[in-house]
Amino acid sequence: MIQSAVTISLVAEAAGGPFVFWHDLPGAIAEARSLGFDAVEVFPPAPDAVDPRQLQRLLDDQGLKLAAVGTGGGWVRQKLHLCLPDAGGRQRARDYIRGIIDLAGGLGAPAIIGSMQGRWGEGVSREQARDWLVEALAELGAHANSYGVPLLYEPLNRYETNLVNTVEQGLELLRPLPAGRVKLLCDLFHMNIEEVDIAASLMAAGSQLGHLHFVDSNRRPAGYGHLDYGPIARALKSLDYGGYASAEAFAWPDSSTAARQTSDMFRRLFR
Ligand code: LER
Ligand code: MN
Repeated sequence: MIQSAVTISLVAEAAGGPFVFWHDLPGAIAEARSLGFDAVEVFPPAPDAVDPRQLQRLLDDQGLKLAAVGTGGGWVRQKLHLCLPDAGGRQRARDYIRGIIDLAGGLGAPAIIGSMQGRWGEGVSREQARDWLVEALAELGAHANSYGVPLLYEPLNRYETNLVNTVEQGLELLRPLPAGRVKLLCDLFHMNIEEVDIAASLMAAGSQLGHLHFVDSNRRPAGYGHLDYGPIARALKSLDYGGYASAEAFAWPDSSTAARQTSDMFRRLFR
């Protein structure tokens, strides 16, 4: 059965970004619990910025799980990504992601590669960028696998990457990799921009769907935009999707209202 999660950003530089809760890990975890979420998704500024034992204690105290941990802090704070022209920069990007896999994997959760995938250009050809990305996903997916979790790879809309924008392109990118090691993260905000039919694309992802960013067309919480959630919920049910629907949305109009709205919408659609 599908599980609910809500995002918590601890990255000052990401202010105004699509995260429901901000900066206060204990407070956000307690509020997530009181609203009935199953889990939280954490966006840390660096792999060593969160003490895994403290995070596990906070989660245990509230009976919550860790849904996933984002790697985008490496892009937001250090402008790292996996397709940088210089080998040293690419290696630092891999090391950063490896550090997040160690943090998340130790707590039984997957890491997310979204903005850290990067883009081609500035002297790097599309083919070269793609090769570097697949090679990095192979190595990092194997590392995640050593913790018994997949790595999550997220297609982004055209304004954020020129590499992979759709589920179809994502499936094609992952095809050379060992099955199940790297799974797709489908973000309804990006999908609303890029897909012809969101529900059909989720069906196409099928068993390779590893995580869902649950959000509306305008990146506000589900129900505050114009997405039609009926076909999306039906697709997820018919896939028997048992992963997370994680609210990666603006704290609009504020964190508490955004979280409550998401929780209400999740219950209406899935419970
Ligand atoms: C970025 O737009 C996004 O959707 C994040 O989940 C990527 O890390
Ligand atoms: Mn996302």
